[in-house]
Amino acid sequence: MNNKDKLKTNQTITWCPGCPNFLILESVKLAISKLMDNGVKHEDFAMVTDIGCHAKIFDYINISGIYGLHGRALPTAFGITLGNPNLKVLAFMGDGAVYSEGIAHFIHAGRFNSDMTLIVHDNQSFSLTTGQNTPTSQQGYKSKAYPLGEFNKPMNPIKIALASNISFIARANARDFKHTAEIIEKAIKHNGFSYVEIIQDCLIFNTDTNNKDKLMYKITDNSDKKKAEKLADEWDYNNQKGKIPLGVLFYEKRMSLEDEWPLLKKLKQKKVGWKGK
Ligand SMILES: Cc1ncc(C[n+]2csc(CCOP(=O)(O)OP(=O)(O)O)c2C)c(N)n1
Ligand code: SF4
Repeated sequence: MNNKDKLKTNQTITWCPGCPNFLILESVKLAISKLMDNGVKHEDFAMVTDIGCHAKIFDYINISGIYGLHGRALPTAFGITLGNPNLKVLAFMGDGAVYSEGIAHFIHAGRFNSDMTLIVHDNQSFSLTTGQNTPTSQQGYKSKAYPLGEFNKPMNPIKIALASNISFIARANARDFKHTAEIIEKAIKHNGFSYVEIIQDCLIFNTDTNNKDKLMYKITDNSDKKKAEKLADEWDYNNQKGKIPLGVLFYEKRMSLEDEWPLLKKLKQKKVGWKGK
């Protein structure tokens, strides 16, 4: 059996037919299997999901982990990382989960720089609960929660990530699953907190925001913060205007929490968890 097949489960996939979450699933499996091909053990991966359409990915990837609480996937992932700093921990969140309920955890994850990866399925709506507005919904978006249309300007999460000192910030297009897989692989390899924002159309809710591929272009990996700030400004999440850079928008090499905290450093050097296993 090849490594990609080892990541399969026998669960029936219940996303809407054609949902780009299928492609994100493929990208994640491709990235992990590639790392496994290069020597990372299957049991060295762990995953945490939030609650939402995106979170069903928990059932479709054969990795140990925790199906978490809404908005709280990051502290759960952080707990796993502290318990065993040798694991490669992935957290999956929707834009509603991370930029609304979980925004404080996002900001502090940047400060802590613990070695784990956040993957955001950003469809600019709380889709599982029928399309309420999230912080990245565009102005004018009407839902049952905002019958008069969204009047607030959307949050630009890339700018928040930069201001929060997140040490790896990337953006991907769910539809370009090979490019997304490459970015996820780089994010997992990064030493410190890595964040991948995936633009993912929802086929049922907030469909006006879909099909932005014409605005998207790819960049080479960037480590210049000033340039990253300019790249972040190119699209304000307010729908079909501007340019949308994809790729590693910013990365920096700095000590992770696990490098700085002597106890965790020791566990990492010995390749063991707290129980010595
Ligand atoms: C604390 C809390 N608030 C609200 C809910 C209800 N809830 C469950 S899933 C969900 C929407 C998830 O939206 P998002 O995170 O954007 O993910 P998507 O479904 O779009 O993938 C909400 C509001 C909940 N379960 N817990
Ligand atoms: S409601 Fe939207 S995000 Fe959820 S499965 Fe259907 S298409 Fe995908």
